[in-house]
Amino acid sequence: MATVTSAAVAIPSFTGLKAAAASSSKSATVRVSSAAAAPKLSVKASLKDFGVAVAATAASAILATNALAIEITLGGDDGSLAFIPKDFEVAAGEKIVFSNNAGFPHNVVFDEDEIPAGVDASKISMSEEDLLNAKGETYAVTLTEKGTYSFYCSPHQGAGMVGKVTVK
Ligand SMILES: [Cu+2]
Repeated sequence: MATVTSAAVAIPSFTGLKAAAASSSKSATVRVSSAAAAPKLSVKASLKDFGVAVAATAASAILATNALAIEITLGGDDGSLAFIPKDFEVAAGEKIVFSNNAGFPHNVVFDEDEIPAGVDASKISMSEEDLLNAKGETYAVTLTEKGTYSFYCSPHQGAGMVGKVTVK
């Protein structure tokens, strides 16, 4: 795993890979356990190897296709105070990584009045006082409830730094 992290793979994608390995393992586990009484220890070991292989070979592929994570840029290179893109869709359970770029400090706060009923805004938001102060800092959140969520950056809400995500 150490070789993967040192190979210019950003932290969000690395955690995405872990999820990839985990979900692959899950389906593999089902197959193995339904096939026969394979010793549990050897199954675990082979799955671990499989995960490493996935991580080593598929890093760029996963990043390129955004199969398991979507990255939203905070602040445009042109100085715009915006989420880029500001309106997007994800699958339920897909990781959303907000990546600090320019014009910071920024944060990500979900509007409690504009999220699906039953979702606790405080559990998916950064706190109003919590700020991303350096380029490359990230905030990641995973939304599992389908629906439309509005969010904003509290320092720049007045300047129009707002966004919307639809979870399908
Ligand atoms: Cu901002």
